[in-house]
Amino acid sequence: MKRYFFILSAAILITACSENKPPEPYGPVPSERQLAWHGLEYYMFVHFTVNTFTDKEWGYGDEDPSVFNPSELDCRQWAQVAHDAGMKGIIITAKHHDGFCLWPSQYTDHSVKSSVWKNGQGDVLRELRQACDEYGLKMGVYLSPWDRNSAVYATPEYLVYYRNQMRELLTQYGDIFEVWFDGANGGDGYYGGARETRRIDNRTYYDWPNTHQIVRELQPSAVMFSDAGPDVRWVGNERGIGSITNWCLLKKDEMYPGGNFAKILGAGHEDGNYWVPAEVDVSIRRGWFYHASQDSMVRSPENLLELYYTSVGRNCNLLLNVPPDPRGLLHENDVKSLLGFKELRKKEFEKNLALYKKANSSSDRGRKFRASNVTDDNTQTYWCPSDEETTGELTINLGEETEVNRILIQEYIRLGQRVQEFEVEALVDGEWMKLTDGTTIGYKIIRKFPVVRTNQVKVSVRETKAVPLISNIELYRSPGD
Ligand code: FUL
Repeated sequence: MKRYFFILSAAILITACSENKPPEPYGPVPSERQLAWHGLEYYMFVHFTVNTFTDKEWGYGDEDPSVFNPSELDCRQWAQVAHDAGMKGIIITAKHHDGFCLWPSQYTDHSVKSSVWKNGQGDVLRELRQACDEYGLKMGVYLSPWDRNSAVYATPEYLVYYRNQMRELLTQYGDIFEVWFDGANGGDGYYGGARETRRIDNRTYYDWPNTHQIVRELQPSAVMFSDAGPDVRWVGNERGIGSITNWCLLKKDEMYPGGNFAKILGAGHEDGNYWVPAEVDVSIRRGWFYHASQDSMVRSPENLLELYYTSVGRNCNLLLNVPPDPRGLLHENDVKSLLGFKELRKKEFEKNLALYKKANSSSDRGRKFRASNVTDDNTQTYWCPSDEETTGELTINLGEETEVNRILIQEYIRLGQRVQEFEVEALVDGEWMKLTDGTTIGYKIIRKFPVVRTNQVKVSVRETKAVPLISNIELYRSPGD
């Protein structure tokens, strides 16, 4: 008898433990630095250099540093606006293609130290660091690989110069959350007076692995962006449009910055062997740099909200460029739009109607993985069926007839991106009515659909690579249509 009880209790214990065992990771998974990056979602890009004063998009590299003379430069204004707009950080063009440095680099005179601004004593990076700290923002840097000013560009010596500058940026300005490697390599330039066309081989010239190593050593928490990662990839366009099917996965060994991959980058690779999620970079104006002629062409709050849906709503982060003007301030029109967008977003997602609502599922793998995890306001818990199941349904019971027209869904990406096909339905007059459907989910998707009155919304995972893990579902009644 005793023996029987022992076997029985052991069996119960084993079942209980295995029931609550999390599933194994599937495929590539994000690093801690990438997970932190996903959580940022929305941050500011700042394009600022001699171009701001010469009214150009790409400086040739022969600009006289004295043209850089902002009359009222105030990084605190940028940071305050970014903060008030709900952004989490600022990435600045420390050096754009023209080669002018916004910090007093010891490796060139083509910088703020040769400008009249603050008698050559100024340092935009230092001021931005202080402002970001004051407003609790993260800071990132863009250091253009292409340098139209440098006499040694296209020779091996330039790489030493580029890496020295990178070291300055990564050791003198505190924690950097993202390093932005641009892919443009246009050819002609000033190049120390040579005024000629210089071509390099994108695949080999920059010896990227060794530059990446410097970033890893000096700023281990920073992610690196380029067309092809290594940590974050370009989305393939500058129009603010993420791909509806969007895998955070990429076969990055086959790619390199500046290569012709725009068509692939939106969707990523379903069978990619690295985690390299997409970032949408887009400007609030037509240009990346400030031009007074574009003051009336600033994106409206409504347009910015659309961008939000096509970026954050499609499993991408949104890097929105807001270029300071020759005063060194963000222009009033841009500020108005940004704050208007913040207000719209607030109204759009005013009340999560699914929060703490009862949820049921077709099955689950135990107590820790119940359906209620998707409405518990905690993205670290998730619903998960047993390993054999590759499909499943989650039903949220709203308790009473409720109007809804937006849904937000998140996968628990720490263990990999899995969902390949899903559908959302609502119970209307006793019948299940389709609201929306799609392919991938990933970190986050947000979908619109026409208003329905319902008391139950069902999310069905129709196809996945492995057992699905859903960490969060939110429902909204947006005032928009
Ligand atoms: C491009 C650059 O050529 C533009 O000037 C801008 O910096 C944009 C973000 O990336 O490749």
